Amino acid sequence: MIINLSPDDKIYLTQFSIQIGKIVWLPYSAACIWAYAESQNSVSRSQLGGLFYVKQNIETLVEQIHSPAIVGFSHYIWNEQYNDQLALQIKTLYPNCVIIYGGPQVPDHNSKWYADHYWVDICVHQEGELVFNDICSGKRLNDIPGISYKDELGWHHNTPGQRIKDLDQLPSPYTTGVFDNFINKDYLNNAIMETDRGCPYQCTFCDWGGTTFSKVKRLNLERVYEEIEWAGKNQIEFINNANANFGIFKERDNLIVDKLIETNKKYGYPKTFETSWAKNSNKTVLSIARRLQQSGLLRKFGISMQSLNTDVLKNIKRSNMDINNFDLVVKQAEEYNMSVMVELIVGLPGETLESWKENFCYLMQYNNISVDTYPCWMLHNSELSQTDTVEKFGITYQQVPFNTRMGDQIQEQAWQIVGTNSLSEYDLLELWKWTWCAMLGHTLGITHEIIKLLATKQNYHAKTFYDQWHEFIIDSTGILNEKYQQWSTKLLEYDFQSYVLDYDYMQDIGYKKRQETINDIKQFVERYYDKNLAKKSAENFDLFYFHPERNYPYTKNNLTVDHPGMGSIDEYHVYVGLHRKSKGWQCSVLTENH
Ligand code: B12
Ligand code: SF4
Repeated sequence: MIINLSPDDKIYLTQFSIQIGKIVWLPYSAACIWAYAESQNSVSRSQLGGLFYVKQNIETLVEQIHSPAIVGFSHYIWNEQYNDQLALQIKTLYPNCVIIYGGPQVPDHNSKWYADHYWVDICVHQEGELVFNDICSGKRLNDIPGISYKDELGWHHNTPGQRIKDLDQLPSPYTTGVFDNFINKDYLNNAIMETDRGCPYQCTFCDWGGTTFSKVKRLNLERVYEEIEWAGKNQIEFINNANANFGIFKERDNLIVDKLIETNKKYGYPKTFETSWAKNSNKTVLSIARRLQQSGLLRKFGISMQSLNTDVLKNIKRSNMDINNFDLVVKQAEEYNMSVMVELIVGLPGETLESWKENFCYLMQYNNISVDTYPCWMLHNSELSQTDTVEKFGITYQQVPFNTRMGDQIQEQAWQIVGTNSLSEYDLLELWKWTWCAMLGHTLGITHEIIKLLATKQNYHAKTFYDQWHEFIIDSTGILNEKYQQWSTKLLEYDFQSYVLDYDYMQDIGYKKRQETINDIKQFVERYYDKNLAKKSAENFDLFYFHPERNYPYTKNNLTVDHPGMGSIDEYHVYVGLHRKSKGWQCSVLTENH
């Protein structure tokens, strides 16, 4: 079986993005496969009928597709349901159109999935450039490794493809102009770039289409420079680097940072460069991050730990940096006045309620760490989702609404861990509630001033403190309890994602009902510590916690408080959340007036 394309045939590609307000990501992966096929003359630019990336009403989108020969879908956890509905409609309207799915959310093996997706003709596993080119150039489908395809006999799964040996042969979709006619100017377009591809680690929860546990291959440095230049010229504010371990190539990654800084100076863009940093972070990696930070290009320096528990790390085959090294890096970051955002995943096999709290509190001892937590998704091709792993660790999981806050017209769904043999479902829910309280205190900064005062009296122990804080929020009758109760209803639907990642309640806690928060803080300190400290904690909270109606620098009682870099605020809660994460929980700057 072959795909026979004529020069008039139209091909459409889609890579529907996550949308945060007006922010979307350009369809980099879809454009990469196009750029390569074009460079091999298997397709020509006039054949590219559309490159869609902003989700819109499905009927409206279908109207923009005319007699397609091929429609390719980039399949991710955040666009799976949307793609399925759109692809089905296209197939119904144009039965001869070849529907191709690629991307990490395409399962390698899952007979039920293949049977259910009867509208799909070809699935591409792992890297897509060479394979898509083979398909478009009319190669026999049974001779193309790394694909599954369907004919009248049913689905055929070919042998797995090899990693692309030489990335130099891949042209950049940016500089070859693939986006030129397709950028949607109604949106704030983030760009995705890669400077290398591959990851030497093999974390079992991860699904990066066969490029994990593999050699890290570098993209041509000239290509990287040209892409950064393109981003500057095209006023791209935000670059998401797709590398798994930026900073591992000391010299080269420093050169890339040079280029970013130079381009930002020249054009004022890109303004932010976000990346995953090398897992084995060290002073070199930090120094690279610092250079970006000093140039204003770094929003946050993150260390993805996922867990600190050695049993868990063994179970998920993850090797984090040594804890002593971690300590050195965090302390060095503090000297540089940098905050560190540590990411943890909830519900990994081997975690218990107690081990979670202990490790969370361990991290909270550092002044410049803010902790961010994520639910554990069961991704199709990850090792964690395979039957033997599920059985080994007694994993229970459930399909839940995904991205509920993003107002998608078609509700996305994802599979999520709700229990393991070390963490019952009951404990998991308790863990989330405790974490909500701890994050409200620490990551969002409500307890910052209390802790500062307690620490001066050597009366602070993180675990005791946050257990008390949790108990108080459950028991009290003020605003904190009200928001806690209200937010906990999300747990009934297992919507862990928006439970911890949405902060709408901060609008009331930090701003509209601030006085009630102040009362709660006072009561809390009175109940567990002492009266004098209670009054002072409440006063300090009010003085230091950002208030959108105050003009900063703000002076009271001979103290001046500033919140530099606050900029304009559309939504207080989004802003406070982001700011706390990027600058750590000490976002206020205090000067004593003499
Ligand atoms: C940029 C990015 C994001 C961006 C969003 C981008 C967007 N478009 O909307 C942000 C930072 C917001 C993000 C968030 C999340 N992400 Co993310 N993200 C990435 C990242 C780093 C880069 C993707 C990329 O461009 N890669 C480079 C290209 C070249 O690789 P590729 O996309 O796989 O494409 C190749 C092949 O798959 C194939 N291919 C792809 N599409 C097509 C189409 C066709 C037709 C063909 C033939 C081939 C083909 O060919 C391509 C070229 O070789 C990847 C990790 C990675 N490096 O891939 C994770 C990744 C995609 N994210 C992942 C996850 C899990 C998430 C989160 C759920 C994480 C979380 N903790 O909550 C969130 C989702 C949040 C939400 N609310 O929805 C997973 C995806 C799992 C899945 N099965 O979908 C990945 C793979 C990370 C991982 N290690 O597991 N993410
Ligand atoms: S989670 Fe990150 S470090 Fe682990 S295998 Fe995936 S990309 Fe590599």
